[in-house]
Amino acid sequence: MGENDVDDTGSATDPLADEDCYRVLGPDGIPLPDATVPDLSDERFRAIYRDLVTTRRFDERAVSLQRQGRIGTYAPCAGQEGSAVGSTHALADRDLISYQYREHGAIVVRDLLSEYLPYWLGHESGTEAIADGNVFPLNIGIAAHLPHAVGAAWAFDYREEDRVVAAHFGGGATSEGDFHEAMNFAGVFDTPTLFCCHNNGWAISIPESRQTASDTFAEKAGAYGFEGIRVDGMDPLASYAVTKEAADRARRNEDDSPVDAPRPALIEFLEYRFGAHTTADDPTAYRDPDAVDPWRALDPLDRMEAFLRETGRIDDDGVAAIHEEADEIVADAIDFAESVEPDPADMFDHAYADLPPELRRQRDELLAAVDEHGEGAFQREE
Ligand SMILES: Cc1ncc(C[n+]2csc(CCOP(=O)(O)OP(=O)(O)O)c2C)c(N)n1
Repeated sequence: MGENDVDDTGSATDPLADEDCYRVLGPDGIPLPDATVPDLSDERFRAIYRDLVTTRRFDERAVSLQRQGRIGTYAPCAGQEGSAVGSTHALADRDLISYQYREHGAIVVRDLLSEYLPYWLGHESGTEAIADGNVFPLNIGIAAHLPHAVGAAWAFDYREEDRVVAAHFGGGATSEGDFHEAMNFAGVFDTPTLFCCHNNGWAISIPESRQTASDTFAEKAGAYGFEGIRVDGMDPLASYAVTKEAADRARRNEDDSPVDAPRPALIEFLEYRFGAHTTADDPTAYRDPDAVDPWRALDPLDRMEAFLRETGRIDDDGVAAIHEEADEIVADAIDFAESVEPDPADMFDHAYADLPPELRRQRDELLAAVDEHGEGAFQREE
């Protein structure tokens, strides 16, 4: 077993206690003795908590909607909200996010939940709309988005735009060639890219110990000439701090001093997915349910709430108000998504600027058939 593997005994120990990883909050949410708490306004601290709660609420509702047949296969993120929310708060709105499929927290921070949800109902409009909020469409082909993310970062640099790209992926993605090509290019050309590797212990049923013989994912950055950092991804404030520092280093340096040349970075977020890989997966087939318990003790929502309470930034009423707000945000997003009227011709849009002749022929055939038989003939009976 690798040193970060799950503890099969399910003992209630802190699974990251001996890890060489950056932390601000202890498991109980109290800042560690030597930690530097990020210098943020009370409002921003509460916004981080609200986004964590909203992401968890979205996750619960999305799994339930899938079970009711109202959305398609969904990738739950419970346990992993701290890294997605914390890291996105550390970015500027102009910075680009290129995510895999589990970083729903990044979408919540960017306030794009309503626009995003239609994708999970099968409408391409969902991925099109989030581009306006500087989020690349969801990526299913593992690691295939990473060369594109580096290309976008290179373009920002070429155009002298002060923007970085945060590219999210899981540990499994590091076994793909695309990951290595992207890392190499970023290192050689100093593209402003943050490689955000979510080490949740598993790639579906493959444990970390069978994914790599390296001690850590972070150390892979050394082979490409830039820094790899390990951080407790279930600590939203540590995730914030590490991402902020890495983003500042990756940004364009106006005076172009070679000493301070912008550098990419690999951030390994150590965390755990509490639930299934997707709604099509049954984790009890490959992992002991008790192994989740020590990680549940690091729940990012509980730790952030405890931090806010302990530092006098929130009380019972404040917590209740945030939960109410989160419920409303998610309910509104679902209402909006379910009100989207699908147009069958949509499936031909968004991939090509100019439709190739064969696809144009298929589209015309479909539209003619809809014309002849009426839309109802193509709709599923509820
Ligand atoms: C190129 C490619 N190979 C295989 C798959 C099937 N697949 C879907 S998710 C997944 C595991 C990915 O694990 P990881 O990158 O660790 O991310 P996680 O799901 O744990 O967040 C695999 C193998 C795929 N989508 N794309």
